[in-house]
Amino acid sequence: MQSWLPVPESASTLSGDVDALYFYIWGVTIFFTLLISVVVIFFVIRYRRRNPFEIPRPIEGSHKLETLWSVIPLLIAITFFVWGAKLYFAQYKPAQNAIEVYVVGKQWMWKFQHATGQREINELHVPVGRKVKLIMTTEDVIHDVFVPAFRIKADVVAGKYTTEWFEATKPGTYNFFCAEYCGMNHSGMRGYVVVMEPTEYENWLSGNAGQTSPAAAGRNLFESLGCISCHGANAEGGRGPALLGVYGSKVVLNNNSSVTADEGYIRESILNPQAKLVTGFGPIMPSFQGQISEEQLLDVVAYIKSLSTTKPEQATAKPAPSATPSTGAKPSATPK
Ligand code: HEC
Ligand SMILES: [Cu+2]
Repeated sequence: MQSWLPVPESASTLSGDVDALYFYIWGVTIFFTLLISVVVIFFVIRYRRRNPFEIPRPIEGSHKLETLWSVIPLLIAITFFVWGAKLYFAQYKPAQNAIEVYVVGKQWMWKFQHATGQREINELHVPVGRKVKLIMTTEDVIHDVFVPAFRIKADVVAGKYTTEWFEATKPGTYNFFCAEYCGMNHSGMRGYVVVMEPTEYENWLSGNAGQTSPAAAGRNLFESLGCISCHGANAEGGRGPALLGVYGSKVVLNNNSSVTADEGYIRESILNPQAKLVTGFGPIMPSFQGQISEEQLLDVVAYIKSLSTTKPEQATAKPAPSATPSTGAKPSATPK
C-alpha cells in the first residue's frame, strides 16, 4: 500500500490482504453513509409540509421493499464475514517450516530466544522472506505482541503458550509494541523487529554465536531437575514414557482419548502432569509448578522438541553434548 493511505507501513505477506479488507469495509461504510444522508436530505425537502392544513396520508407497508432492504444488507455483511474468516484462518493456521522464536513478556520488556541460542531483549532479528513463528508467554500479567507493519497482534497469557507467525517482505526496522495495558511502564514496553536480507541475517546469527541454544539449556535442566531419572534412555523399568519423537505425535491417554503433543501439551505435562495421563502410566510424575521459570520451561520444551528429528529446523537446535559446560546462558541485550 502507498504511504498516502491512512495505514502503517506494509511489510508482511499478510498486510496487503488485511488492508484490502479494511478499505473494503471502509468503502462500503462511506458509500452507505453518503447514500443515506443524501436520501434523508432529499426527502426532508421533497416531502416538507407545504401549508399548515396539510394532513399526511399514511403509507401502507410493502413486504417486497422490507425484504429487499433486509436481504441486501445481510448479503453485504456476509461478505465482511467470509472475507474476514478467510484471513483469520490464513493467519491462525500453524506455520510450516518456520523459524521458531521463543518470546517471554514481563513487566516491562520482551525477551526473545532463537532456536540457535541467540538471546535478545526488545529487539528481534529475522530474515526477509521466511516464515517466523513466535511461541509466546508471559512471566506476569497479560501482554500483547503487536507489530503494525506486519498486521499481527496476539495476547500473551500467563500459564499457556500462544503462537503467531509472520513473513516479512521488506528489510527494515519495524516498531513492536505491547498492546495490552500492563502497568506503569506499559507505554515503554516496546522494541523493534529488524528484518534483514538472508545473508545479512546469517552473518548476524554467526556474529552472535556462542550462546547456549534453548534445546541445550533444556537438556541441562532435564538432568538437573531429575526428569532423566524417569524419562532417560536407561531409566529403570521405564518409569516414565520415552520422550523421543513425542513432539508432534498423537499421544493416547488413559481415558482412551488422544491429544497431539504440541508445545502447550508438553508444558501442561510438566506443570500439571495429572491433567492428562499417558495410557499405561500411573500418576507418579511430580508437578514442577513453581520450580521452573517460564524461560527455563521454554528451554525444556525446546529440548523435548529437539528429540523429534523429523523437522529440518531442529537439526540446528541439537542439544550440545552434556559433557560440555554451557556458558553465557544469561539473557543479554545484543549489541547492534
Ligand atoms: C517420578 C518420575 C518422573 C519424573 C521425575 C518426571 N516424569 Fe515426566 N512423566 C512421568 C510419567 C509416569 C509420565 C506419564 C504419565 C503422565 O502423563 O503424567 C510422564 C509424562 C511426561 C510427559 C508427557 C509424555 C507423553 O508421552 O505424552 C512429559 C512431556 C514429561 N513427562 C516431561 C517431564 C519433564 C520435563 C520432567 C522434569 C522436569 C519430568 N517429566 C519428570 C514420570 C516422571
Ligand atoms: Cu505489556
